[in-house]
Amino acid sequence: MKKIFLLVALIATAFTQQLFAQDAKPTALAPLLASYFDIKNALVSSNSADAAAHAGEFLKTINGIDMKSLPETDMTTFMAYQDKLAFDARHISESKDIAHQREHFANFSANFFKLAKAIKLTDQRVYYDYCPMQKSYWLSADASIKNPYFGKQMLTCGKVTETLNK
Ligand SMILES: [Cu+2]
Repeated sequence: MKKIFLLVALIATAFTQQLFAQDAKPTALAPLLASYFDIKNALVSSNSADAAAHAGEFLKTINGIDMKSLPETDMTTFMAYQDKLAFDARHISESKDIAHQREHFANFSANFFKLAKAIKLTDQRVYYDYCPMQKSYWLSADASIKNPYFGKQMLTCGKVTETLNK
């Protein structure tokens, strides 16, 4: 009886490791998340020039994704958001007006979260934060609130509404 238990435990462990091994393979879309965080952090610092530059990088990355490298289900999801994300990224990249950038960032973030929910972009936690003053969301790699819509005017305004990879 003990031997069977051991065997079951062994198989379960091997199976779990297999699952994690599959999860560990990063998607070709992973650089988009890093780029998103760069834009977000620039807005937290109220640095419109940095936000524009990073949005330009995001745009380059999203337009350069090799579709064929994605599994079919990911490809379908990605295609549903590619144009929407590119639209807001382009507006952020072409603007020097932080208020205008933040306007686009709200829509950009809502779409980006839908993508991040449907396709695993990272093994790390991703927090989906909400700003009640702006009635808008953003993604963060950090549990602490740093508001990209107001920067230091209202840095800690907001709350975590959802956590990915908990
Ligand atoms: Cu615009």
